[in-house]
Amino acid sequence: MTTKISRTERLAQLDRLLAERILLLDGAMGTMLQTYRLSEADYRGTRFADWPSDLKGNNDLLVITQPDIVAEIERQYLVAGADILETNTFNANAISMADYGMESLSYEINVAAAALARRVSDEFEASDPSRPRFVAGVLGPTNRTASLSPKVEDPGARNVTFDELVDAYTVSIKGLLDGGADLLMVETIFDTLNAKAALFAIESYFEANEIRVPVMISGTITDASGRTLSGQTTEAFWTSMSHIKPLSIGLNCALGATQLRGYVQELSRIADTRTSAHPNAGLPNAFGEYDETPETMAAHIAEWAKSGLLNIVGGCCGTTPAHIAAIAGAVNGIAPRTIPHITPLLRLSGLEPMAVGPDTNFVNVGERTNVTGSAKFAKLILDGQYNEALVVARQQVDSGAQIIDVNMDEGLLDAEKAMVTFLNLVASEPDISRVPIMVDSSKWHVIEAGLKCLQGKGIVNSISLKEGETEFLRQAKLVRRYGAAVIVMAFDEQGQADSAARKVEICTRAYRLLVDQAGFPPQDIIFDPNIFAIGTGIEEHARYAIDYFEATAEIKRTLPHVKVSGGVSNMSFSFRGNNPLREAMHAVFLYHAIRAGMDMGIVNAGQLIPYEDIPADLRERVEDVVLARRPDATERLLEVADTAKGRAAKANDDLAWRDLPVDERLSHALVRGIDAFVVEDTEEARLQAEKPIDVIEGPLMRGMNVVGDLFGAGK
Ligand code: THG
Repeated sequence: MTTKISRTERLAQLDRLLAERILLLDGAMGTMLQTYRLSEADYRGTRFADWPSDLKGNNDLLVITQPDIVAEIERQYLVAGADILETNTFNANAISMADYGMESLSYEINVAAAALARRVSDEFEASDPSRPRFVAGVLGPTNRTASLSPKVEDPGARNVTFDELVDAYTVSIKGLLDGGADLLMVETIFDTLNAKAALFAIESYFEANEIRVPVMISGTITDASGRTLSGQTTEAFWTSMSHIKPLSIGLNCALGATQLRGYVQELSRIADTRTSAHPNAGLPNAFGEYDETPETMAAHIAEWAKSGLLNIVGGCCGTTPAHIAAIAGAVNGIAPRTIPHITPLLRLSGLEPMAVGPDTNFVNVGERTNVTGSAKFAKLILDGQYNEALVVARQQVDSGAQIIDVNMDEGLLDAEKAMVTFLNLVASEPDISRVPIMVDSSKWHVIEAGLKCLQGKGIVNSISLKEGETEFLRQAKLVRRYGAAVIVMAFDEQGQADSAARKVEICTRAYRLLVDQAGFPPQDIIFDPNIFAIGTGIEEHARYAIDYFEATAEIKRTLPHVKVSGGVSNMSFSFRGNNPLREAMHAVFLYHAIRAGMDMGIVNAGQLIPYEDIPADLRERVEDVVLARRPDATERLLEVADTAKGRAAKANDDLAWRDLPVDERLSHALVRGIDAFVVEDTEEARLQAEKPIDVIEGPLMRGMNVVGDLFGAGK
């Protein structure tokens, strides 16, 4: 006579067990089922004897039609030493089930699969109550990809949306939890956007049903490029998944242990949660069979365990109870990986990761992909010339934008549709989508539509206290659920803050609400204390830049981990049409703002000039305006505005630097972003060097160091 352990009691043991030892997952279900050589009739059972489509191969259905076979395999895995059984639900979602016309059976299959695995686990717990066995409710990737196009000729096309995935996953999650799963596992992720939809569904389900269970996440790397199918590196993938604070992050399937090791090691180094791995038994051979024996596979895993890479381990395709038994033996007694301390930084991702911390140089956010900020971009979008609009995005990245800001707020546009169309196209251009995206709109529904297109961790631009605390916190919670960071404008119920005191007051209030009340990670908050136009001739505007600098310094001093950003080109609006003068103003503004602690800015990435390059007399007059040093500052700047324009034009044609030695020419070109002579100069340097690598290690690195020094000094 035994009493059953409840989920709560069982989960209470999980942390203790994970601290003590490496936990074992089970092995493959699919390849085990193949050995039973089930017929079409076996798959159908009596209940589906008359089902209109073929059912052979619908393995998930077997929890209903052949539950004894599934239970028999699961028992073998528990005998082999598995602590965690995965439910047989890899395809049990409405999207994959559509292949069999069985969308409506998704809930039932998930309930049955979880209940079955739980029943088998209960048998084992009953015979050894000291050893809990956990059921992980599996959420597979589905057979569609939300961030890749199914049509080569139409890269913006998608055959599944974020919302459709959320709906399908929500049904599966409900089924798994109703059936008794102890935890959830989002696995074999090849498209991070699909997984983000699963995490969104999980978090929403948890909140709506006042339940919370641990979530395991496991991605898959499909080839030697070391990237997911949707193109992310391991670190970018982790960055996109970390917001749910999973029980574990890991990798499974696709590759065998040998090929997977480097990526497991990478996750182990960067993830401040447990790691898991369940590799295939090697790569499939010419017959689609897996060659890795229990002994060879266990030997690899033992080495990983000894190297401290693992907290949870098991097997994927081709593994059998014998593999799991061998792995259990191999890791027995080896201490689990200790979770590393990871410095809390603003971590973002596109296809590649990027971090912004106290030691990072100023981050340029490209401003040109904004219909309100660029007449050219607006015209392209209004005319539906999306391919040309992509060129604008690419140019921003090529000229140094580390993030791109995308804004479609234009009265004549369906902003939501334009945002989705453009972001889906961006997603198919790896040279653009390697950087994180900043979704810029004053309309929340446009922001949400944009977030549903991002597999990376992007930035919401922006939220504020304009409509009060409730709406602010509601949006902040959703930002988090979509896995994004956020820009918070210094704007409240009273309006936009212009004085330093008001900017600090609003940002402080927002910080306390987000961090203390909503549990928002402070490193994911970026404050924008409002950059307004100066040199407008209106006296009240004279101190706007100073107020921004002062507020920035105070925010950085008093609100730990946050970043400060702003729209730099705003400050020179009253000099529209005079780009050379505007560039000088931006350079001076940035020089002071970066010293005050500004971390990132929305800028015209191709057109930043170094502070040092501004002629001294012009610089003084610009600085008089920026720092409000004299009452006649604006007039004095206007006096030279035209010459500034002329002189800058001349400076661009001035080729005196071409007479410098090749080393200095390369660094001059690097610092100023001039690419006109780069091929001939690099070739000249190569001819002078002993080995081609010397060109990189010599003049190019020296040039980059100059760029780094200027950046570091805020110039
Ligand atoms: N804070 C935050 N987001 C923002 C802003 C901000 N997003 C929009 C804007 N401000 C930042 N982006 C721009 C983009 C372009 C210009 C200014 C700010 C700009 N454009 C030229 C002009 O209007 O004169 C365009 C000329 C043209 O090419 O058509 O100045 O402050 N969070």
